Amino acid sequence: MPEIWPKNKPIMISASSPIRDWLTFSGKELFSRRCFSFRGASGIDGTLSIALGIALIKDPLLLVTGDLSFLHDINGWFNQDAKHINLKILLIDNHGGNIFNRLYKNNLTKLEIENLFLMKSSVNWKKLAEAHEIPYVNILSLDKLKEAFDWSLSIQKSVIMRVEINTDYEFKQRENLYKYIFDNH
Ligand SMILES: Cc1ncc(C[n+]2csc(CCOP(=O)(O)OP(=O)(O)O)c2C)c(N)n1
Repeated sequence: MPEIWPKNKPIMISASSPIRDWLTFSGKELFSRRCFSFRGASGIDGTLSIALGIALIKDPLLLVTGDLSFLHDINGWFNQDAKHINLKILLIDNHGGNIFNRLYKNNLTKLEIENLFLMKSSVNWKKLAEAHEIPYVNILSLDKLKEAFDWSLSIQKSVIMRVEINTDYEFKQRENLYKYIFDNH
């Protein structure tokens, strides 16, 4: 992502997997631009509103957010004129607070994690975007990410670009990446 999103444009990254992955995997590009993030006990609070606020003065801003953080502050769109702000949202839809799968996989059962932490929802993102009059695209493969970014930049307004994640596959891929990093550095 840091190679695809233009280098002179800022990025905001939500809690929790997105910021962890950004710090782990974005390599030497990490500090080559303005980045915004916040973490902690209330680290998903106000994600959309803060991004809209930053985009008001630094646009176009790319917000990389998980689905739960995004939903948690979805009423941010009701702020006056929010839909005219130039915020590009990369929505990583891993069906709830997937970070807890990573944190508790070895301590809790799948059912316990699901009942206590995941907060899965079956949101129709396209309809949600339509309700707020935000242009929307569903990205089906990594190859299409750059195309989606170019499309988002051709519009002088906010857009939502959603990527749906297969969490089992992602878990394995992440393990492979960690192994590769540890073996080669
Ligand atoms: C207001 C608030 N409530 C709860 C939490 C605990 N919390 C941290 S990350 C997270 C899940 C975030 O899920 P999502 O945005 O979908 O990102 P993921 O890590 O799943 O990719 C939660 C609930 C928090 N940080 N802030």
